[in-house]
Amino acid sequence: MKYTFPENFWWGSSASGPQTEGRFEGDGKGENIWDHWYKIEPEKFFDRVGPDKASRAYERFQEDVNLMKQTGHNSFRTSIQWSRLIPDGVGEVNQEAVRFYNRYIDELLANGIEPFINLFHFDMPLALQEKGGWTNRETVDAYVVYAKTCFELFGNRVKKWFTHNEPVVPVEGGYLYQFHYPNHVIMEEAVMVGYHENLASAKAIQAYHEMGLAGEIGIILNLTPSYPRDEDNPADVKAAQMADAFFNRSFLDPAVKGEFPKALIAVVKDLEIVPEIQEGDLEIIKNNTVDLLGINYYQPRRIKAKETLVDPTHGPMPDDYFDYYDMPDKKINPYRGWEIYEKGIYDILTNVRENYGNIRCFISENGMGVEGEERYINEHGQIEDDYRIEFVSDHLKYVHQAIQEGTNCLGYHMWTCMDNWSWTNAYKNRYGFISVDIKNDGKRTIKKSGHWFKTVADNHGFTE
Ligand code: BGP
Repeated sequence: MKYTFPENFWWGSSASGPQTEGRFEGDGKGENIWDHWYKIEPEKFFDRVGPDKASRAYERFQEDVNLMKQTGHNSFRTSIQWSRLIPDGVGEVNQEAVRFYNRYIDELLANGIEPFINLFHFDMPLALQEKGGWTNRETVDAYVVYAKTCFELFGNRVKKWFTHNEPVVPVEGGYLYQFHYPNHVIMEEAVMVGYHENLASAKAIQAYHEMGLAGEIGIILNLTPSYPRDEDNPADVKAAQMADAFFNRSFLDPAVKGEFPKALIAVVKDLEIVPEIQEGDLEIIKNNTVDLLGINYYQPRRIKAKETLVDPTHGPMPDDYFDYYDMPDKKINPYRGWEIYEKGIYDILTNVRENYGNIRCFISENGMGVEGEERYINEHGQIEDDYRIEFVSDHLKYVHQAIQEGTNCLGYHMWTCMDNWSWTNAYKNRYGFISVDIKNDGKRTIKKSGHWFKTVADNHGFTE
């Protein structure tokens, strides 16, 4: 069967500033929460590898863009690091950063690769975190100034902007489940963070549209479909709906419909943790929804009705309302521990078509992190990652089906272009189309999947 995608489909990959760039002498970059956390607790990071060098994209972006071309990219997403552009979060702009991002953007354009630029990828400037980060309303104002600065500097060439990548992750990681600095477990703060991120997004969208630039602005969300253990059991279904409200609709509804889901409003009222809403906020959120939706998909969420006791050692948590269901016989990526469920991508796209006005969207991340890929190196020094080709093509088949059925899905970006620094997992699991040998000065080699992806992009699809 031939899977043909539209002529102008966006083929490419995604990455982020903090995971790729690194820090170099004289670059003027300020500290963000990752630089800081690594400094105080390096043992929390796999093999004690921090974000200080990452994949050295700051030095090697020209070579990287060339490799993107060789792997069929017509588009590529990365993020501007707030702490690079405005080292203290507010105030002076770092001219070295302006120079770097200008050169990077121009290099992409010169090679026929459209830059998709995201403004926030988990990387709060430390100076702002010290004043509460997203729990502090002042961060919203600082973010809007930062966003406008980016639009002014780069908006004549960048036509696709994103306000956040996976804004629910700083909520979960930083304020509920302790996998991002500052590692608090306080639901009231989590709600403030989510509220301020939503408000900041709407305000940046408003600012962008007011500037009248010829481009569009969206948000990138990790939409993790919640499946009940038993569809015929109302308690399981209710529990899955709660998980959906907490982790998907908390950002999807305000971003696309301009309003928060009723189930979530009921929870925060009930727990008496309604964030401070100032006059005009809700109108801004209502009137400034996204032009475009990026969808990251890795795994589903399997849910059952609450069976375990609520943990009394801390305050309220989202999972007071549901339990995770360990489904037998599921397919697993053992390195990351995430279930692989290809049809999930189709279910998300169908949901967006049926319940979110069939908004223009694209797959902005999907991929597979594998540990120890060097064992698949062949005699030509190339990693034969057939499992990645299978993973991507199996997901693309479902994307194809959704498009056939009318979903407005405009592209597919794999996570990621070249192996990069995966937060506390550092370089444990490799995701790229291109390998990066961190022990050998970051040497790049295209994997088998990278060559395969070029043929897919060139042929607008594949046959199987
Ligand atoms: C997404 C993030 C990426 C990336 C990816 C892989 O959630 O947007 O930044 O890291 O997941 O996950 P991980 O790095 O945790 O293995």
